[in-house]
Amino acid sequence: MTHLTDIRRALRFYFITDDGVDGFPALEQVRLTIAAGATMIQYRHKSFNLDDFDEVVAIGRCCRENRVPFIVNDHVLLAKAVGADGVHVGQDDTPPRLARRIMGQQAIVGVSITTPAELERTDLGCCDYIGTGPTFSTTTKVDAKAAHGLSGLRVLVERSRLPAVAIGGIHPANARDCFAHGAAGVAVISCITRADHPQAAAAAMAAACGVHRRGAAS
Ligand code: TZP
Ligand code: MG
Repeated sequence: MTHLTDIRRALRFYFITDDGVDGFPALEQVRLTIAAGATMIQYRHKSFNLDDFDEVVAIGRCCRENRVPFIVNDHVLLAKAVGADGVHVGQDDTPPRLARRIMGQQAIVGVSITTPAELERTDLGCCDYIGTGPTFSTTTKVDAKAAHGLSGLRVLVERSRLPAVAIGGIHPANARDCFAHGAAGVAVISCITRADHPQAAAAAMAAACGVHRRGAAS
Protein backbone atom coordinates (compact mmCIF):
# COMPACT_ATOMS: atom_id res chain seq x y z
CA MET A 1 0.00 0.00 0.00
CA THR A 2 1.19 3.46 -0.79
CA HIS A 3 1.41 6.31 1.67
CA LEU A 4 -1.78 8.39 1.60
CA THR A 5 0.01 11.67 0.95
CA ASP A 6 1.91 10.18 -1.95
CA ILE A 7 -1.17 8.71 -3.51
CA ARG A 8 -3.14 11.95 -3.21
CA ARG A 9 -0.30 13.80 -4.92
CA ALA A 10 -0.07 11.17 -7.65
CA LEU A 11 -3.80 11.28 -8.38
CA ARG A 12 -3.84 15.02 -9.04
CA PHE A 13 -3.34 14.92 -12.84
CA TYR A 14 -3.93 11.32 -13.83
CA PHE A 15 -3.61 10.69 -17.55
CA ILE A 16 -5.06 7.54 -19.12
CA THR A 17 -3.95 6.44 -22.56
CA ASP A 18 -6.44 6.50 -25.43
CA ASP A 19 -6.61 3.32 -27.53
CA GLY A 20 -8.96 4.83 -30.09
CA VAL A 21 -7.15 7.75 -31.64
CA ASP A 22 -5.43 7.30 -34.98
CA GLY A 23 -1.93 8.64 -35.47
CA PHE A 24 -1.27 9.40 -31.82
CA PRO A 25 0.33 6.30 -30.26
CA ALA A 26 0.06 5.70 -26.53
CA LEU A 27 3.79 6.24 -25.98
CA GLU A 28 3.57 9.68 -27.63
CA GLN A 29 0.52 10.50 -25.51
CA VAL A 30 2.48 9.57 -22.40
CA ARG A 31 5.57 11.57 -23.37
CA LEU A 32 3.48 14.64 -24.04
CA THR A 33 1.46 14.47 -20.83
CA ILE A 34 4.47 13.68 -18.65
CA ALA A 35 6.25 16.69 -20.12
CA ALA A 36 3.19 18.80 -19.31
CA GLY A 37 3.27 17.63 -15.68
CA ALA A 38 0.99 14.58 -15.42
CA THR A 39 1.37 13.03 -11.98
CA MET A 40 0.26 9.48 -12.80
CA ILE A 41 -0.12 7.46 -16.01
CA GLN A 42 -2.46 4.58 -16.73
CA TYR A 43 -2.13 2.30 -19.73
CA ARG A 44 -5.65 1.45 -20.88
CA HIS A 45 -6.04 -0.68 -23.96
CA LYS A 46 -9.31 -2.52 -24.31
CA SER A 47 -8.09 -4.79 -27.11
CA PHE A 48 -4.60 -5.36 -25.75
CA ASN A 49 -2.74 -8.33 -27.12
CA LEU A 50 0.85 -9.44 -26.76
CA ASP A 51 1.89 -7.57 -29.93
CA ASP A 52 1.46 -4.47 -27.78
CA PHE A 53 3.80 -5.72 -25.06
CA ASP A 54 6.80 -3.65 -26.18
CA GLU A 55 4.68 -0.52 -26.19
CA VAL A 56 3.78 -1.14 -22.55
CA VAL A 57 7.43 -1.75 -21.66
CA ALA A 58 8.43 1.52 -23.34
CA ILE A 59 5.69 3.45 -21.53
CA GLY A 60 6.75 1.90 -18.24
CA ARG A 61 10.35 2.95 -18.89
CA CYS A 62 9.31 6.50 -19.75
CA CYS A 63 7.31 6.74 -16.52
CA ARG A 64 10.14 5.32 -14.45
CA GLU A 65 12.74 7.70 -15.92
CA ASN A 66 10.48 10.60 -15.08
CA ARG A 67 9.47 9.21 -11.67
CA VAL A 68 5.80 9.14 -12.58
CA PRO A 69 3.82 6.19 -11.16
CA PHE A 70 2.71 3.78 -13.88
CA ILE A 71 -0.58 1.93 -13.60
CA VAL A 72 -1.98 -0.74 -15.93
CA ASN A 73 -5.73 -1.00 -16.42
CA ASP A 74 -7.46 -4.40 -16.11
CA HIS A 75 -4.48 -6.67 -16.87
CA VAL A 76 -2.89 -7.56 -13.56
CA LEU A 77 -0.45 -10.09 -15.00
CA LEU A 78 0.66 -7.58 -17.61
CA ALA A 79 1.22 -5.03 -14.86
CA LYS A 80 3.31 -7.56 -12.98
CA ALA A 81 5.25 -8.60 -16.10
CA VAL A 82 6.29 -5.03 -16.98
CA GLY A 83 7.05 -4.08 -13.38
CA ALA A 84 4.30 -1.44 -13.24
CA ASP A 85 3.75 0.49 -10.03
CA GLY A 86 0.17 -0.63 -9.84
CA VAL A 87 -3.09 -1.69 -11.40
CA HIS A 88 -6.55 -0.28 -11.79
CA VAL A 89 -9.43 -2.73 -11.79
CA GLY A 90 -13.13 -2.32 -12.48
CA GLN A 91 -16.03 -4.03 -10.77
CA ASP A 92 -15.98 -6.89 -13.28
CA ASP A 93 -12.21 -7.35 -13.38
CA THR A 94 -9.76 -9.14 -11.10
CA PRO A 95 -10.92 -8.68 -7.48
CA PRO A 96 -8.78 -6.09 -5.68
CA ARG A 97 -7.60 -8.62 -3.10
CA LEU A 98 -6.22 -10.92 -5.78
CA ALA A 99 -4.69 -7.93 -7.59
CA ARG A 100 -2.97 -7.02 -4.32
CA ARG A 101 -1.66 -10.56 -3.86
CA ILE A 102 -0.23 -10.63 -7.37
CA MET A 103 1.23 -7.11 -7.34
CA GLY A 104 2.64 -7.16 -3.83
CA GLN A 105 2.34 -4.94 -0.78
CA GLN A 106 4.15 -1.93 -2.26
CA ALA A 107 1.97 -1.66 -5.35
CA ILE A 108 -0.81 0.82 -5.98
CA VAL A 109 -4.23 -0.79 -6.38
CA GLY A 110 -7.13 1.33 -7.60
CA VAL A 111 -10.74 0.29 -8.12
CA SER A 112 -13.65 1.85 -10.00
CA ILE A 113 -16.68 2.84 -7.95
CA THR A 114 -19.77 4.26 -9.59
CA THR A 115 -22.38 4.27 -6.83
CA PRO A 116 -22.59 4.34 -3.02
CA ALA A 117 -23.86 0.74 -3.17
CA GLU A 118 -20.70 -0.32 -4.98
CA LEU A 119 -18.65 1.53 -2.41
CA GLU A 120 -20.40 -0.45 0.35
CA ARG A 121 -19.91 -3.86 -1.19
CA THR A 122 -16.39 -3.48 -2.61
CA ASP A 123 -13.48 -4.93 -0.68
CA LEU A 124 -11.52 -1.70 -0.23
CA GLY A 125 -9.19 -2.90 2.51
CA CYS A 126 -6.49 -3.70 0.00
CA CYS A 127 -6.98 -0.65 -2.24
CA ASP A 128 -5.19 2.70 -2.33
CA TYR A 129 -7.72 4.84 -4.15
CA ILE A 130 -11.09 4.78 -5.85
CA GLY A 131 -11.87 6.00 -9.36
CA THR A 132 -15.35 7.55 -9.38
CA GLY A 133 -17.40 8.40 -12.40
CA PRO A 134 -18.50 9.21 -14.88
CA THR A 135 -18.58 12.66 -13.34
CA PHE A 136 -19.69 14.20 -16.63
CA SER A 137 -20.91 12.47 -19.75
CA THR A 138 -18.29 10.85 -21.91
CA THR A 139 -18.11 9.00 -25.19
CA THR A 140 -14.65 7.58 -24.54
CA LYS A 141 -15.82 4.61 -22.48
CA VAL A 142 -18.32 2.69 -24.58
CA ASP A 143 -20.12 1.05 -21.64
CA ALA A 144 -20.02 4.06 -19.33
CA LYS A 145 -22.94 4.46 -16.94
CA ALA A 146 -24.92 7.71 -16.74
CA ALA A 147 -22.96 10.64 -15.39
CA HIS A 148 -23.49 11.22 -11.65
CA GLY A 149 -22.35 14.84 -11.73
CA LEU A 150 -20.52 16.84 -9.13
CA SER A 151 -23.12 16.00 -6.50
CA GLY A 152 -22.55 12.28 -7.10
CA LEU A 153 -18.83 12.84 -6.85
CA ARG A 154 -19.26 14.61 -3.51
CA VAL A 155 -21.37 11.80 -2.07
CA LEU A 156 -18.73 9.19 -2.92
CA VAL A 157 -15.89 11.38 -1.65
CA GLU A 158 -17.65 11.90 1.65
CA ARG A 159 -18.39 8.21 2.14
CA SER A 160 -15.00 6.91 1.05
CA ARG A 161 -12.07 6.62 3.42
CA LEU A 162 -9.81 6.33 0.36
CA PRO A 163 -8.88 9.27 -1.86
CA ALA A 164 -11.04 9.56 -4.95
CA VAL A 165 -10.08 10.46 -8.48
CA ALA A 166 -12.91 11.80 -10.64
CA ILE A 167 -13.22 10.53 -14.20
CA GLY A 168 -15.43 11.10 -17.20
CA GLY A 169 -15.84 14.21 -19.35
CA ILE A 170 -13.30 16.19 -17.38
CA HIS A 171 -11.44 19.02 -19.09
CA PRO A 172 -9.43 22.03 -17.93
CA ALA A 173 -12.53 24.17 -17.39
CA ASN A 174 -14.35 21.76 -15.05
CA ALA A 175 -11.39 20.14 -13.26
CA ARG A 176 -11.41 22.78 -10.52
CA ASP A 177 -15.05 21.97 -9.77
CA CYS A 178 -14.00 18.35 -9.19
CA PHE A 179 -11.36 19.45 -6.69
CA ALA A 180 -13.89 21.75 -5.04
CA HIS A 181 -16.18 18.73 -4.60
CA GLY A 182 -13.48 16.78 -2.82
CA ALA A 183 -11.68 14.87 -5.57
CA ALA A 184 -8.02 14.26 -4.86
CA GLY A 185 -7.41 14.19 -8.57
CA VAL A 186 -8.87 14.09 -12.06
CA ALA A 187 -8.34 11.32 -14.59
CA VAL A 188 -8.57 12.37 -18.22
CA ILE A 189 -8.33 10.94 -21.69
CA SER A 190 -10.00 12.71 -24.59
CA CYS A 191 -9.64 16.31 -23.48
CA ILE A 192 -5.97 15.82 -24.32
CA THR A 193 -5.80 13.04 -26.89
CA ARG A 194 -8.66 14.35 -29.07
CA ALA A 195 -7.86 18.04 -28.68
CA ASP A 196 -6.84 20.04 -31.73
CA HIS A 197 -3.68 20.93 -29.83
CA PRO A 198 -2.92 18.15 -27.33
CA GLN A 199 0.14 19.93 -26.00
CA ALA A 200 -1.83 23.08 -25.19
CA ALA A 201 -4.64 20.97 -23.70
CA ALA A 202 -2.19 19.10 -21.47
CA ALA A 203 -0.66 22.38 -20.34
CA ALA A 204 -4.11 23.77 -19.54
CA MET A 205 -4.91 20.64 -17.55
CA ALA A 206 -1.66 20.92 -15.61
CA ALA A 207 -2.54 24.52 -14.75
CA ALA A 208 -6.05 23.50 -13.64
CA CYS A 209 -4.49 20.82 -11.42
CA GLY A 210 -1.90 23.21 -10.04
CA VAL A 211 1.03 21.07 -11.13
CA HIS A 212 4.22 22.18 -12.80
CA ARG A 213 5.43 21.42 -16.26
CA ARG A 214 8.16 18.80 -16.19
CA GLY A 215 9.78 19.47 -19.57
CA ALA A 216 10.75 17.06 -22.30
CA ALA A 217 10.10 13.42 -21.42
CA SER A 218 12.45 10.84 -22.89
N1 TZP B 1 -14.20 5.34 -16.82
C1 TZP B 1 -15.25 6.09 -16.53
S1 TZP B 1 -15.46 7.35 -17.65
C2 TZP B 1 -14.08 6.85 -18.52
C3 TZP B 1 -13.54 5.73 -17.94
C4 TZP B 1 -12.35 5.02 -18.40
C5 TZP B 1 -13.62 7.54 -19.76
C6 TZP B 1 -12.97 8.86 -19.47
O1 TZP B 1 -12.54 9.45 -20.67
P1 TZP B 1 -12.71 10.99 -20.98
O2 TZP B 1 -12.34 11.09 -22.43
O3 TZP B 1 -11.74 11.74 -20.11
O4 TZP B 1 -14.15 11.35 -20.73
MG1 MG C 1 -11.65 -2.60 -16.25
